[in-house]
Amino acid sequence: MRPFALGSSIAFAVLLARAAVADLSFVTRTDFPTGPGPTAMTVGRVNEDRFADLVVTDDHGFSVLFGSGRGTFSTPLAVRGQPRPDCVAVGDFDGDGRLDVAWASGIEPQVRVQRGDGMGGFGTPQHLRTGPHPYTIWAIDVNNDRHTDLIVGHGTIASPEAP
Ligand SMILES: [Ca+2]
Ligand SMILES: [Ca+2]
Repeated sequence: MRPFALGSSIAFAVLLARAAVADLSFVTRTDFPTGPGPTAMTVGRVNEDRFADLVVTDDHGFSVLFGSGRGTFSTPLAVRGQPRPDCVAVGDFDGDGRLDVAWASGIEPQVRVQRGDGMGGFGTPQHLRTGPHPYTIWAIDVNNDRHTDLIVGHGTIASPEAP
């Protein structure tokens, strides 16, 4: 899918920790823009530098904000998709050394996985069936075979009890 530049709205802050050992205070807060209507975010190395990047879901799908390694991030680079995913995770699911993205919207019983190209672009979504109403995704190797797996939390919406 082709990235495009988005308008912005301030939606997340970075708080830099103090260098002192055993100190839980943070010294600096900086706000950064995301795409419109942000819903979830995760951190990973999306492009091929060694700095942490952000993937943020929003009204248009999700966007990538590239980290500078100095506590700052680029303007959002958007990837069009289904509006307002509820959860997102990143991992190298196909083992090519480039980070891929998995996301879901609670209105559909599926996760969509898109291959990353190592530069912030992502391929056509592949659909994986889940239980109803997925609300959280984690990317981790759960069976210790060195392949990243997905954990998807899902639930049902309780119907009102009859009087
Ligand atoms: Ca990959
Ligand atoms: Ca595994």
